[in-house]
Amino acid sequence: MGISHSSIFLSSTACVLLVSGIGWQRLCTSAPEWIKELDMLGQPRQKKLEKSAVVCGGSIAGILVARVLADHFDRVIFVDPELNDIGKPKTRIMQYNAAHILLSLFTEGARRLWPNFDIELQAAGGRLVAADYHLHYSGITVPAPYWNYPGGSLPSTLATRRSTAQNALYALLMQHPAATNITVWPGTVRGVEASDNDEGSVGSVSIRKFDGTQVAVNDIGLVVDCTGTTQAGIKWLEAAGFLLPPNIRCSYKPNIRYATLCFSVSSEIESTLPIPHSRLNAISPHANVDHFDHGLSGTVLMKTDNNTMQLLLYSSEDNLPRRVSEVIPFLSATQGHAPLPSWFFEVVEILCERCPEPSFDNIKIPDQSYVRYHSVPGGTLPSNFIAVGDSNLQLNPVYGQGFAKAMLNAITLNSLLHSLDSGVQTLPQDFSARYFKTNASRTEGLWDATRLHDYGALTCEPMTGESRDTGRLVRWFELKLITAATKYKDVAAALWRVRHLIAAENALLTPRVLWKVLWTGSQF
Ligand SMILES: Cc1cc2nc3c(=O)[nH]c(=O)nc-3n(C[C@H](O)[C@H](O)[C@H](O)COP(=O)(O)OP(=O)(O)OC[C@H]3O[C@@H](n4cnc5c(N)ncnc54)[C@H](O)[C@@H]3O)c2cc1C
Ligand SMILES: *[C@@H]1O[C@H](CO)[C@@H](O)[C@H](O)[C@H]1NC(C)=O
Ligand SMILES: *[C@@H]1O[C@H](CO)[C@@H](O)[C@H](O)[C@H]1NC(C)=O
Ligand SMILES: CC(=O)N[C@H]1CO[C@H](CO)[C@@H](O)[C@@H]1O
Repeated sequence: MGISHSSIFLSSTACVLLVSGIGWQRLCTSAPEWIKELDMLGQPRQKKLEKSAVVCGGSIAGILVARVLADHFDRVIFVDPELNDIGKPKTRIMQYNAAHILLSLFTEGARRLWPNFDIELQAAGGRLVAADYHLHYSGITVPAPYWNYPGGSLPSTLATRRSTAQNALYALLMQHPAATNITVWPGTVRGVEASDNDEGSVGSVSIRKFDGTQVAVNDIGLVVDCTGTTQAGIKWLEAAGFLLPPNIRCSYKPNIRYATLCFSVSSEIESTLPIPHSRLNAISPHANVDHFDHGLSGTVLMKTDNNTMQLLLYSSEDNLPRRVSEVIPFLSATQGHAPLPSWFFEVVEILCERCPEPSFDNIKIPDQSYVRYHSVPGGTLPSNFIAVGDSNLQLNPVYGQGFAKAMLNAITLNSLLHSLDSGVQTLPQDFSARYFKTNASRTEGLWDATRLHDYGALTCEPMTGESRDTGRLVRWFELKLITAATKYKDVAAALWRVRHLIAAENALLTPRVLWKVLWTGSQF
């Protein structure tokens, strides 16, 4: 939702230096590198690397990485304890039943990796809809830029339950021709060892297979940590003798609870829901983010795959509904600059009264954490180890960036591999450092923006060395930015593109956008 302090500062300095107007405007509006690199995503290299790539973790990040690496390595070994029985609901992913919003960059990337993505996801019951979740900040509409697209049709994204998306993505991975060289090993990665002849790289990976046998993979080309919240890579590297700085992992506590109610809605009941027609073909017909003065809380309604609808509620307090009778009272207590619309209450009332008892999935969101591999002194990290997805950076999920961020990591990885000489057989010494540095420059803004926004709430506990005062300037700018987006089309369009990760943050710093933001007083 916001933008980062350091990057505003750096980018505005850079932009101001280029005050020659046009240069500034062009610099800040050209497509980011990762969008240009989408064209290379899904393209196999001519001559593959002969060694094995090991993907540790088989959830979203793992699936994307296995698909990318199959384009570059002769052999991909794909390890996760829960790949044993694909049909079974996952138990190691806390958020498996939590409502997920999938941003545009995720869908754009998935279409490159799997040209049949749309067809297969629709066959699984998913909906391809306008990438608009009808965002309201404290009750006030922040519009999506339909006017910027031919025929007023916004780029589309996927609306579905996470479980449906994850199973369908796994099926797509296994159906892809490149999958012939992916070996699925249900099991757990236990650790890594430095190579005998090159201590700057990982030489073997040990795995405990599902049947209890231990195996070591010894011809390691690349190891990718995709273990999510576990962030197991830190432990593996330390145990193998790679010296990581003590403060490599930083974290803060947002102290948020997250509830997902999932309703089965028959088409008969659906036809009676008073949802405005114009809001149906979208991820969400209504989403509201409360002002951080009221804590970190919000409400999103989603029509998901097959006949399901999900109501997502989050709050800094332990006050989320656990039964149907508590839902309307919870929603009625929402505070803001404008109330939730009355049709929204009617819709939720109908869902609660006429549908079968919904499922409730109430969880406490864990600490948000960032393993700053990019800050490790040169030469310390093994050249053939990287981390993708939450194993590297775990953002506050209420901003819906997790899948898109894993895609951004996958794009970076693919581009770096394509940039290597065609005959290369071993990754260069600085491969890992280059991956983490490129990546940090692309994702650090997400960490700053979400974290500094969260510090606005009384209940948030900042990371070591920071206080709730940290980022005050960013929050001041953010509230002016949101206000300007409610008034000016070009500001709304830039904010929407940055939110969906299809523009870099400096899209908010073009002369035209920046002066409107600075000129507009905050409504909030
Ligand atoms: C409540 C909540 C709501 C969210 N909402 C959204 C949203 O709206 N939109 C969005 O894009 N994102 C959302 N996210 C974030 C998103 O769920 C994560 O970013 C995403 O799941 C990260 O994927 P991952 O593959 O990195 O990790 P995970 O999905 O956590 O998967 C890690 C995998 O690693 C495996 N593993 C662990 N240790 C080992 C080992 N030693 N060996 C082998 N395998 C191992 C586990 O079994 C698991 O399969 C939400 C998160 C939460 C908590
Ligand atoms: C959703 O519907 C599709 C197609 O009708 C079906 O194949 C699929 O199994 C359903 N998925 C779930 C999770 O119910
Ligand atoms: C799989 O690997 C073999 C070499 O081990 C290679 O010849 C073949 O082209 C690969 N197949 C695919 C689909 O990449
Ligand atoms: C060291 C390195 O690879 N840096 C890259 C970081 O990302 C930017 C933008 O994507 C690149 O321009 C740098 O080369």
